[in-house]
Amino acid sequence: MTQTQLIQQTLHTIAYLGVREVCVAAGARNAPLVSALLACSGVKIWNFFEERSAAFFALGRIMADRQPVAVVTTSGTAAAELLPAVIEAHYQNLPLVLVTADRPKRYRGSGAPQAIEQAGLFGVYATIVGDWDATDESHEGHCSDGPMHLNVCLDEPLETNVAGVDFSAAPPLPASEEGPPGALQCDLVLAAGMHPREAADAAALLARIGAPIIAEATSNLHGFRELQPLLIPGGEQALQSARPAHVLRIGAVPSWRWWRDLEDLPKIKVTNITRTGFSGLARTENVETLAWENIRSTQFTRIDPPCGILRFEPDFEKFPESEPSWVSKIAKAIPAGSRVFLGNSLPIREFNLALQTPKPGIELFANRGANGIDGLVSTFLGTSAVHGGECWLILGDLSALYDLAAPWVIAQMEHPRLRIVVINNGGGKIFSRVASMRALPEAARNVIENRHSLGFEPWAQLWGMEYLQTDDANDLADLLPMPMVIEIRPDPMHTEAFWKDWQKPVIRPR
Ligand SMILES: Cc1ncc(C[n+]2csc(CCOP(=O)(O)OP(=O)(O)O)c2C)c(N)n1
Repeated sequence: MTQTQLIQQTLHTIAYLGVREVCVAAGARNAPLVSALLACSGVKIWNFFEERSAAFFALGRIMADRQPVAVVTTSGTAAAELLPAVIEAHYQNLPLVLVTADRPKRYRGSGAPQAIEQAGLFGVYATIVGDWDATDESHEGHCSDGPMHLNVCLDEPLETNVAGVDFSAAPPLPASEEGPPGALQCDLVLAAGMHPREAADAAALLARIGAPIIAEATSNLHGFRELQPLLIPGGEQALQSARPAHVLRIGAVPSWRWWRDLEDLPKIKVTNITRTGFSGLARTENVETLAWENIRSTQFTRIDPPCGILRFEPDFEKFPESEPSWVSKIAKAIPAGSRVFLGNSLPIREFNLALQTPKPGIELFANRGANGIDGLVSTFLGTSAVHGGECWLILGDLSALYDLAAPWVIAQMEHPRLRIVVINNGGGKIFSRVASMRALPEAARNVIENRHSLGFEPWAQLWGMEYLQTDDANDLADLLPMPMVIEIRPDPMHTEAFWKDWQKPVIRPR
């Protein structure tokens, strides 16, 4: 096979995997692939100078549209930069397609320039679609769920005059089928991480069951009117009051501490309905995990008597400059029809408290596969790239510092209606919420929290974004220019006082 044929085979393969968008980060080795891609029709190309952002952006595109997206890298450590996003895609079970250009197979193990061991580089986190050299006899590809890796070995002279292919000529992927009919009972529902389309399916089921629901913001269930009587506010605190016999968890693995505690409560039966296939618990006793397709075929009924759960409502007015109160003010400022991406540390937990009655059409996303604080800005930009409404990211300062190169791609977005809210509490303050860490000496806490006094205005400037630092929530009412970085510095004393107060909540039985 010639180099030209190998490149065309690669393009046909990713087209048949359902790819219609490709994120490229170019180098010399993958230049033939990149130039061939640019000659293709029916495919959107996004370009990046660094691969980690490219991969997280691709992940965000998949999260938004649920279609496979490819990342094309050159050889060497460029390919290795994809790993964090691949791991996240693995645990979210999303079709991130990795196309890594490589030197020919004869270079393996030689230590020759930019020849690393790329075959199988992603280990258990990606299925190998192919590891192709022009001298191989067969170039068959294998499709699977989750991330897929296609390693393509290109020889010199590098062929840069390859005709493109028409991606739209490849047939669409078949839809998944319904699961087998079944019947189950539950007395408490935990909901997290669902695509808005999945949330609509889930809402219909949960309304029929009629059991109380503790839902994270990312479940996207809060907007359904029929669920309002069932949705219990108060998250973690409410869960502490519940005595369920059978929990139905729907969507992603919840971020609540209580879910972790379920490990040691084997008498509580857990049924998971998730598209990831992961139970999210190490215990296997009394735990079952059903495929998402069962959502329509399984008959659920509510166990009576109910599990005795109590409602808890935070008082945001009492400590208005606290971090949770600020997150609540931001939640109120987000207009109807917006897409919101939540950072993995305190923001996702605080937003869970803040989200009582969201405005219509708000869609929420987060990277809760591996809970990393890396790549969050890039993933957000991926979820926002082709959305008509406003797109808001709420994240911690260290998370923002982790992904400073992400805004590179904004210049390629047609209408970037972006608000990036950095909750700057001067370090990783989630650790000050962990009792064992609070007991450590100051010097240790300094290192663990990575305390700092950095600000984000120069970051906004670097990427040509507007910047606002405010301590007045009224400033959030009439925000105009976009994209904009909004830096909030909550008052640590108020935050401390808020959480103390939250330990003694007002209990309002239903
Ligand atoms: C890639 C990665 N590295 C380290 C961690 C561990 N970690 C969890 S939260 C956190 C601190 C986050 O700080 P920040 O983004 O400022 O948010 P805050 O805790 O203040 O809400 C760290 C380092 C992680 N989750 N992901």
